[in-house]
This record gives sequence, structure tokens and C-alpha cells, in this order.
Amino acid sequence: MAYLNTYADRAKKFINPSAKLLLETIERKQSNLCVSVDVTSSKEFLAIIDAVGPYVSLIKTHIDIIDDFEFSLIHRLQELSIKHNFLIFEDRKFADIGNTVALQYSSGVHRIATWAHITNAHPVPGPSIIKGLASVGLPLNRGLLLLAEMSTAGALARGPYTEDAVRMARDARDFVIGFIAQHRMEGVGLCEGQNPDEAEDFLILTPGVGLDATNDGLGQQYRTPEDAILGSGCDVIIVGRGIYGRPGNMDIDKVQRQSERYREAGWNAYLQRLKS
Ligand code: S5P
Repeated sequence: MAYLNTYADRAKKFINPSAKLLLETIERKQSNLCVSVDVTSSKEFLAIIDAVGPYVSLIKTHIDIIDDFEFSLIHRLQELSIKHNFLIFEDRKFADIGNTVALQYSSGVHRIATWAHITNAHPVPGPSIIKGLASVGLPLNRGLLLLAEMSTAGALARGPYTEDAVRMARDARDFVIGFIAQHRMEGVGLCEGQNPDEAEDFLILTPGVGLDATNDGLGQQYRTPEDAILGSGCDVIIVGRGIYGRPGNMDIDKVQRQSERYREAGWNAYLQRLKS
């Protein structure tokens, strides 16, 4: 994987502003860690983000699981994103026709496009889903990830489906900045022997990462940051429960220690990759 350049070099080549900013943030904070904050109370949500903020380049949300959601929560989230210098990724997994996803992205209670630098979509409806989301997101400098693979046992997103996702992304490189996937797909991004100035680049963000468990009993499968970054050529590790355990009675010092532990593991794997 030595052909994968540094995050800083890759930042210069992306045209999408959110991709550029994410790569610059990763380099500056020496963190390829994204924490997935899957809790239902806004108090706990903000407490986790404030604790892990110094160690992450990206915070991933499922904003629709917050029980006591009010739009002021988004303002608190944005304050924390400035305080700790991270980007925001709403894991909405859009999956409908272009017209519907454009409305889901721009409107409703959450108005995702107004605050999330990055969101994601299933490629299942075909290229029109990208067109619909881009009509809202591109004018706001947002970026989109396509779910090319999933981390769950028995996932249907594989083989030709994954290849088609890559084709769809290549046709919309101003808006599609990369993939949610388990590995860097063959030929995706800079390939050995290619001129770096001419090569395409895509980010690979990967969930299903854990240092202490191999599954969650509900289909989720975990591998280590080293497997993901060094072994599979992914760029960003997405970690949820590995960092905060079971929501409810959290030890916030432990959450902080765990996020530093994952940050270090992810960054060391990247440094090793640069040398390999
Ligand atoms: O294939 C996937 C795609 C995603 S975005 N597998 C996943 O687990 N995710 C998300 O990553 C999932 O929705 C959850 O928010 C997070 C993983 O959380 P963890 O607690 O299992 O680390």
C-alpha cells in the first residue's frame, strides 16, 4: 500500500471542499479516528463528543435516535466542532429516489444538509440518488459517501454491487468523496505505477472496528485498526461502542482514554502503511 500518499498530499488533490478539510484535519490532529456517537440522550451525546473531541477528526451521528432532539442540539454540536476542530458526518444512509432524498436531506426536523459536512447513501436506487442529493449538497460544499460494502455478517453489498458503486462514484467525483467499505477496492484510488497528478482518489471510511470484541451478537463484526488501515487500505476507522461501551452509566475518563487508545492505534497503522 506504499502507493497511498500521506493524508496531507492527498488533501491537495481533492476538489470537494469537505474531503479536503477532512484530510487536512486528519493530518493536523494526527487522527484518522471517527467516533460514532450512537446514544439517545442529548446530554450523553454532548458529553461523549466533548470527551473524545481532542482525539478525532470526524464525529458520526445518527441524529434521528435522539429522544429529546431540539434544533439547539445542532448548535451545541457545531460549537464543539469548532472547539475541538472536527467535521460532522450524519450517517443517514439515504436509499430512495432522487426527489425524495433531496427533501429528506434538506428538510424535516433535522435539516441535515445545513450542518453535516458529510452524509452517506446506499447506491441501490442507481445514479439518481447522487443527483438528488448533489442538488442540495453541492451548493453547500458537502460531500457524499456511498455504502459499497457493509460490516455485518451476510451483507448483500459485495461483488458486482460493490463494483457498480465504484462506477457510480467515478461519474460524480465532485460530490462523491469516497465509500463506506471494508477494504480499498481493486483499482480504487491511486494505483501502483500511476502518475499521482492524474490519479483519482477516494476516501475509504470503515466501520466494524474494535480492539476488545470480535462481534456484538447482532451481526456486527469487528476487526482491529491495524487490519483496517494497514491490511485493508482504509483511511478512517469508525468506532462506536468500542469507545463508550454501553450507553447509560458512562465513565467519561474511560471514554477519553479509549478514544486516545484508538487514535494511537489508527495513526500507528497509518505510519506503518507509509513505510510498507
Ligand atoms: O456497514 C456498516 C456501515 C455503517 S455506517 N456498518 C456499521 O456499523 N455502520 C455504522 O457504524 C453503524 O450504524 C454504527 O453507527 C457504527 C458502528 O458502531 P459500533 O458501536 O459497532 O462500533
